[in-house]
Amino acid sequence: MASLFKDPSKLSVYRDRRFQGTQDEFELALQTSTTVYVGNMSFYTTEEQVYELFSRAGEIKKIIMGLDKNSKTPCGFCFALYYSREDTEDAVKYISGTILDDRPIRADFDWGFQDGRQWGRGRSGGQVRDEYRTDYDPGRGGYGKLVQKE
Ligand code: GTA
Repeated sequence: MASLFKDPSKLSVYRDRRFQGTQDEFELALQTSTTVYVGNMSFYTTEEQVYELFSRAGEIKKIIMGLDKNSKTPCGFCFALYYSREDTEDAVKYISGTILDDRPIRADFDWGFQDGRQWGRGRSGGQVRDEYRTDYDPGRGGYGKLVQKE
């Protein structure tokens, strides 16, 4: 099947500030990698649930849950590693936006998992987006961390 994702600069709007390489190398990685980033997950969603949902696109090599670097508990994202590129593209195409634990999850192309990337990078330990949120989100720990500190 021909890829629907021809323009590498449009594969993802996310740019990992910790990627050590040029923009061209980043885009090549996004084009060829078999890693999918899954965001907007509930803190209560389990690895088994992610595995079951993302297996619909193809055989999964591994799921790596994103963890709060202080509490070591799930903090709302994960990486799904596939064996084939076609399955990776199908996951982004068909599973992104589907509902898991009552919330639309987001599947995004990723440049590739490396040890250390499973930890939230926010100052409080979780994801950066949960530092700044001003809404109340019961699936992600309530108010954002900065609001909680006020
Ligand atoms: N492939 O979309 C993604 C993605 N995200 C959001 C995180 N990761 C992603 N990978 C892909 N696509 O390994 C990966 C990271 C890392 C792990 C945890 O997940 O590569 P993180 O979410 O804790 O930190 O990462 P990250 O990605 O370094 O945060 P970033 O890019 O600063 O901000 C993420 C979002 O937070 C922004 O889009 C914005 O919505 C919000 N945000 C950031 N700064 C502010 C601010 N000052 N004010 C308000 N909102 C902010």
